[in-house]
Amino acid sequence: MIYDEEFEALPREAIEAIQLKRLRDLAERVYATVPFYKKAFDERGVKPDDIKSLEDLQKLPFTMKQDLRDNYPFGMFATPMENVVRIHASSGTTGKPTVVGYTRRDINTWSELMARTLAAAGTHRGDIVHNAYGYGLFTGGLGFHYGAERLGASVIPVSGGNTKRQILLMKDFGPTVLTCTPSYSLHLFDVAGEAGVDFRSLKFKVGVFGAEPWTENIRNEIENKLGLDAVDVYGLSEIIGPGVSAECVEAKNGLHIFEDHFIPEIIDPQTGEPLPYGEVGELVFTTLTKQAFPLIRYRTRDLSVLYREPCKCGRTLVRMGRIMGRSDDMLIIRGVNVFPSQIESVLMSRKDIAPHYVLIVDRKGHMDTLEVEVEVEIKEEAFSGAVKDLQNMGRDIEKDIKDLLGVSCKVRLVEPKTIQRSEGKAQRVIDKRKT
Ligand code: DLL
Repeated sequence: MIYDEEFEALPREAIEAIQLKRLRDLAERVYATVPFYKKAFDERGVKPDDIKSLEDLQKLPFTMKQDLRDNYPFGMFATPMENVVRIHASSGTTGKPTVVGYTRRDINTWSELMARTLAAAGTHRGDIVHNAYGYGLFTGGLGFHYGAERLGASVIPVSGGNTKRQILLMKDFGPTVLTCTPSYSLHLFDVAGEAGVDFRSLKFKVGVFGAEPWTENIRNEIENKLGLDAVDVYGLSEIIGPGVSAECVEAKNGLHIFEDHFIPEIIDPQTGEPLPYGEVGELVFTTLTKQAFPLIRYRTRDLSVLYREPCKCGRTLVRMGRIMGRSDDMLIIRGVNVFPSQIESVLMSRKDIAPHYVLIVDRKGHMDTLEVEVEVEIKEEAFSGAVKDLQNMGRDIEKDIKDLLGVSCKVRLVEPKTIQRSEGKAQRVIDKRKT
């Protein structure tokens, strides 16, 4: 279902006209109110007035995560604190958190976008949303919460954790929509099984999963195990939180970017040059309507691809492909570029492996080493349990990874449920070379 017919299905010229008007207004605003942007514009010799067409966006400077750190905590806010009604923050792996603010109108915009996201997944008034994204500084919980309420659905603000109790609530309240990270959905499935609850007998029809990388194979795994449609939702705190783009349940084929609020670009992460539609590169977003924390050409480090063919759901918005990795997540192992998602695709193509794994990268002498720790899924009929079989399985996986990536690794098979589960974002790479 399309929540906002007026903006989600506009002809290209109409959406571009809206974007240009909003971009000009944004350039004026940040130049006048954010010292960082005044300086960055002046250094490039560009004035807000130079924006005459959407192509002129390329005259404007990029914003990097480091710029936000340098202006910690509120230096990038474009509005006085008395207009800020909400603060969120995301904790990166290093240093201080990234702090973002919202005016009342920003919260309203975000709620609308989350209502669009949930509607695209097929949620209606009358649905019950089991919202297991974390509530707090993380944008997931409250983002989905406000969206569900805006749509008129009933929301259970269960947040992450206390998994056994969540199963009880699922049985008793009969939620129809599950919102959490993809890894947590699989953990919920396991815990339900242990409690003797058949997940497929619950009332869920759809799950809206995001906040961490996942693959088509994981989608299939989730859909088969949990018995629901699994759709992807993308966003980041800096841009607004979840609700920057969302998949529709009709096509499940790429995420519709809410272009009336965000202009997407794909650039070459090395050179910063824009890339054409269809090419893989780093996603960059400009926020068109945000008041408290507007950003120009924010470099996300997320790798994806943009395409503009209209979708069968009727939306005309540009779509982005599933996130393929991060430009700063890329592991370089003995000189070979390796994305964790590539290894995941090898693991997930097998039936005897559970979707729980950790990559451990280390250095012995001058040599990088890669160890892949993965859970064996013991299915009685297919598995004799003999040590020989396990060794063969490990060797097969090592060979598949070597064939795909050209990198040799050591596979360590571990017992089911020994790899730590996460209630939020799963940590799947441990790079010991950095410590
Ligand atoms: O993760 C916002 C969010 C909440 C999105 C709930 C979806 C659902 P941050 O904590 O700031 O915000 O983390 C943003 O998470 O740059 C991506 O690297 C990653 N990410 C988010 N959604 C996806 C996704 C939230 N669908 C960072 N696929 C982003 C892959 C994702 N990675």
